[in-house]
Amino acid sequence: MTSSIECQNFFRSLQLLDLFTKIGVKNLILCPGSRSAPLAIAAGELNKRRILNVFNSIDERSAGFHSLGISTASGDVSLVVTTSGTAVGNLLPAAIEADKSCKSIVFITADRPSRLKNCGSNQTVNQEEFLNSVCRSNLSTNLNGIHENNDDDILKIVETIKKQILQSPGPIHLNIPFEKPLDISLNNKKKNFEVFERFYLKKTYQFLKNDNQNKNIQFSEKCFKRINLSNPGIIIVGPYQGSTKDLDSFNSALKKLQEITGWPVLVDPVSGVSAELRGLVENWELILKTNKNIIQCDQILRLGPLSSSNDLEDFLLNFEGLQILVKENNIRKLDPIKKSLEYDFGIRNFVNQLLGASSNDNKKIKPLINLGKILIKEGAKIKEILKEQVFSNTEITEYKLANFVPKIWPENYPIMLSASSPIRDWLTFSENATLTRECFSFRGASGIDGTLSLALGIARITKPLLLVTGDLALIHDINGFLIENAIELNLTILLINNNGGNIFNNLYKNNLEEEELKKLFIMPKSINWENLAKGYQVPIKNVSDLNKLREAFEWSLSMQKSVIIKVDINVENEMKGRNLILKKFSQVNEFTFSNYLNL
Ligand SMILES: Cc1ncc(C[n+]2csc(CCOP(=O)(O)OP(=O)(O)O)c2C)c(N)n1
Repeated sequence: MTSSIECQNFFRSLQLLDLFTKIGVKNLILCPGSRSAPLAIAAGELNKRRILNVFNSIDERSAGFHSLGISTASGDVSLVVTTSGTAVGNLLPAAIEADKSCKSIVFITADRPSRLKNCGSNQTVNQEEFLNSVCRSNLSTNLNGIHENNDDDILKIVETIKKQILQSPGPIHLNIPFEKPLDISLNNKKKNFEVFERFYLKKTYQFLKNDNQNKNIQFSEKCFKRINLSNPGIIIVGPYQGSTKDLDSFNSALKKLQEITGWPVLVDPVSGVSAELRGLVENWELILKTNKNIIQCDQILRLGPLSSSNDLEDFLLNFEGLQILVKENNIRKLDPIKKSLEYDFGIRNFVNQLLGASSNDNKKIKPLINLGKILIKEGAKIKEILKEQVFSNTEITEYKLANFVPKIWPENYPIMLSASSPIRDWLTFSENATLTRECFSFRGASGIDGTLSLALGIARITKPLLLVTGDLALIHDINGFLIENAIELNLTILLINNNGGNIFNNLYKNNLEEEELKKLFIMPKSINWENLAKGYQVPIKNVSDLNKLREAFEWSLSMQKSVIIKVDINVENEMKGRNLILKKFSQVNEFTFSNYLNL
């Protein structure tokens, strides 16, 4: 390496990014800027040689979310590179969600050297602090400029990041001051890459491996003794927070748990639970809504965060028995009910410990307990009523979509649900039909601000993806379409156009005039979706008949690129339909629940 700042900036950037690929990074989202030029040029060299995928995004906020989508779907860490100044501030929303959903991203931000900080120099801000409150680590290379760092410094940074990610997956901020010159001549670039190729590229390193086995588990045996495997209980599984790479072992451990308990299982549409699991209860939220007393047991095993269901929350609040909450990848408190013993080490360790604490008799496979049979039968009755209501006419409503779409979107193709009504409706009406494939939603911080960019990130890894989103969430993040080759990604966007944030209609309708409600909460926008889609060159189709939806999906899948299927919702009919369904349930339940009393 030549010793000029120009060469060192490039060389250290190259070395850093290459080391990231050696700890499993495959994708980098690059945002525009000059201070980050050495990183951009180094990334370009690695991209040309297929060592690292580089995609650009002019909007840093979109870039952050895109990277989060990639990390979530792949289970690998991904990188975002930005310039200095407000660019860094735009990373905060994605960093917040990555923190809450425990997904690893490294935000690499270029900065000015310390001689230019705090003296009024252009585009110089206290950016090293911007992401402090949510990042697992906030690191920096040499404050005078990365050209003053040596091989060991760079290696140490990547080792530290790897260790952090293994211990507690989440966002990390690496701020890199660069001294000028930021560009590099063609000749110097060539010479430096040759040196890099000869001495660094093929070099192997011993990075830490996953140390899951060596976790210092501090959960007293006494807690395990409190679980009585011979008595009835239930298992409730919330959104999955582990790595997609651990999904199989998560499901094997859950299967084992269900087998040794015989307990019924109530799962969230984004729980990651396999559709094959024995004991799955359909329509459990509607069962809870109409009769909470049906669940008679004194122990509950909860997995992951709480699903967004008021009925579930009420039920758990009033439940008097034992509640144990098992968390994947998350050592934070995760129980808003505050009634559970929280276990930090994941379901695999939990089941192993439970088996260790149980007698041999308790390790045998048990038949599904009676409570399970009751709940499954009840869910099946609700299914019949729903079927009748969903197909009573062909008008499209949001609850019909939640019920019907996961059954007609091919069963092994992934789905993402936006963080407003879709995730809630699918919890209530989707009847476990999402469980045959990966289903994503970002409920950590529940923002609607990264919906499209997240979906495009997932679609880069696993496709064809269906995104189900409201109109505000889509327009809020429409810049996602500016991410490099976004239009070419295989993403079907099911746009539920109810003209604003209809979720607020349910919440605030009773005490506000219609106009007030619109101005203060729903905020309808008159968007010409056809023109907007045309502007981004995204094909769009309107569908108004439920029976035409299958055909529309066939069309979108045949396009093999980003397309929008728009359905317009009549908000009043939507409300009427929902109320009718609830009325039907309560009529049926009066009869069926009294029958159970005689069991
Ligand atoms: C960044 C951000 N701002 C505001 C909110 C509050 N919020 C929750 S849902 C919602 C409305 C979403 O509307 P839309 O996407 O059309 O879905 P709908 O409610 O109609 O299902 C808003 C603004 C949020 N979650 N995130």
